[in-house]
Amino acid sequence: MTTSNQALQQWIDEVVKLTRPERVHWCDGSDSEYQSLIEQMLETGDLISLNQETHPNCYLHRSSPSDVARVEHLTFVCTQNAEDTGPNNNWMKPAEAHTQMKALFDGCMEGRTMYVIPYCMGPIDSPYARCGVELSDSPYVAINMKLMTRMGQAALARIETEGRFVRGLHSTGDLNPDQRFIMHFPDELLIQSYGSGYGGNALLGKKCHALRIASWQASQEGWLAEHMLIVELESPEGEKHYIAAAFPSACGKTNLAMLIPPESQEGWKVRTLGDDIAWLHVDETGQLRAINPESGYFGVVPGTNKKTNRNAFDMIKHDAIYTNVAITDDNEPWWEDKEQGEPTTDWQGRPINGGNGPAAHPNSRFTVGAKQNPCYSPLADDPAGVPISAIIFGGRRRELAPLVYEAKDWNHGVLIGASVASETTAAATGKVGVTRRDPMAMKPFCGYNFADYWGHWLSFSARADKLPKIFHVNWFRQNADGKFLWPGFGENLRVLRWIIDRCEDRVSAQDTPIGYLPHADDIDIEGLGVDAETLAQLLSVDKDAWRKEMQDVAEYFEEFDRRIPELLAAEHEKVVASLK
Ligand code: OXD
Ligand code: MN
Repeated sequence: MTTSNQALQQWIDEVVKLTRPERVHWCDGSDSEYQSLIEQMLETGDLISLNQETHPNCYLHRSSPSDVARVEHLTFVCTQNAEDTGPNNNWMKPAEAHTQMKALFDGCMEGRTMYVIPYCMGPIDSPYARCGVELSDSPYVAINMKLMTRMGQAALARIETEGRFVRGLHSTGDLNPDQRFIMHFPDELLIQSYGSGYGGNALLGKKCHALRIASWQASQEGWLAEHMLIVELESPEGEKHYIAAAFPSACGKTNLAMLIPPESQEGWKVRTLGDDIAWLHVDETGQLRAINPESGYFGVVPGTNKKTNRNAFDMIKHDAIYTNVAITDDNEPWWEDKEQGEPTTDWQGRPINGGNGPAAHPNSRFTVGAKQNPCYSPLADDPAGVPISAIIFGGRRRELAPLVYEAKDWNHGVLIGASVASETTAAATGKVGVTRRDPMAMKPFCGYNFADYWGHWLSFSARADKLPKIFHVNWFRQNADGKFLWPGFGENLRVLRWIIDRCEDRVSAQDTPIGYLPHADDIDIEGLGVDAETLAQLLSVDKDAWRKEMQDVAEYFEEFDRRIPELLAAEHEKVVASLK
């Protein structure tokens, strides 16, 4: 096959010359193509068939044990000036990165098939959507891209009319962790990824395109590419709100996006628009609107059970690809806290042995098409996206951050987002449970200098008439014994209801130095098992601890030196002054 887009054809020819694949397969995105790739992977052992009676069309992929997460230390943004990428990114000069990557790609696809994967991030007919083409030697990438993006013929047709696309070159190489690089060239709209088959490193539409490259494009063009879920909440009276919420990886975005109202919240309906990425644009009426550029979920499996997320639990019982879960003796997938069955074989294919650690890898994943979600909102396919009422930031913090608080205005909200901190999780290699700054949950994903990014966020005050209110939540507060103070999951709806009431000006709030907090009476705790004292603790502001926090934030901002926007520094000053 060929394409009428000359730039695309020329690039493919160059890559073929460099990587020397045995075959080139143009992905058309059809179901029959998906099936034949699955069959081929079952034959080669890249996939293992799971119990087809209980889990029809479910397959397990076991990755190389050293290739199980994103590799932030091996992820680079390559611009002429290091200052443009900022201290929040690893930087390499483009020429140096090109030389290094060319050597790695040289002949790397010999004996392999190269898949040409045209994809569209966002509804195919949306003016907000953007296309890309990934060239990869991994059939695992091809089948995952089919589930995660609008992939194939329709995307290619859009590229051919539009002429514009992001180029992504990927090879698993020999999966040697010492020869693994994820390179971004924003000026060339180019991504090069070598040596990993893991989702966040290899499915280039996701983190590399829809966040790192897109965040940079968005800064040039006046929109935002964010690490946010999008959820629709409908009250018993039929009032609808759309909320976008940013949380670091593996902090419950999928669960919040698929929230199941508990019995006590009768009449509420929750529908999912997206669970990981939101692209936000101001429309012609001055309203901020969001689309989800993805069409599937690449979710964390451990912890998913009937109680925590029944919808996800059911959704992954058919037509799902599992990566690095354990299996039971009747070949069903198994993971920690599944609360069903017993594992006999761990994620590496070894017989279960307690000494080998968890049976499923803590970052084991499922990939499913979004339409399998029982609470899927068809608006996820609306080219115009949905109007956003509230933006929520959150992190995983044992201490300090109250259950919920509201920014005093947009600029203060940008400070709150820029100050987000969270404990690290298994979604990236490195130590787990270490608190680090993760502004807007974008630390691993912002493709340019955070200081400029915050400036871009601040610029929205002047761009839009109806900016959403900004909130911060923390579902993860613990007491001295390490017990969670808030039950989380479906019960988080009680907090979302307060957020909606604030958006509708239906309730007042306590004015504190860090923002507006709920009056205890305005959070419904009936039948929750959270007593008034615990709620008071969840809604308290420890001024000493916050003074220290603001000092830490100031030190963090110093890393960005004079590039920090004055408005942001002024917002910080205001909070410090009111804590005195
Ligand atoms: C993800 C991540 O996979 O954030 O979504 O790591
Ligand atoms: Mn994510």
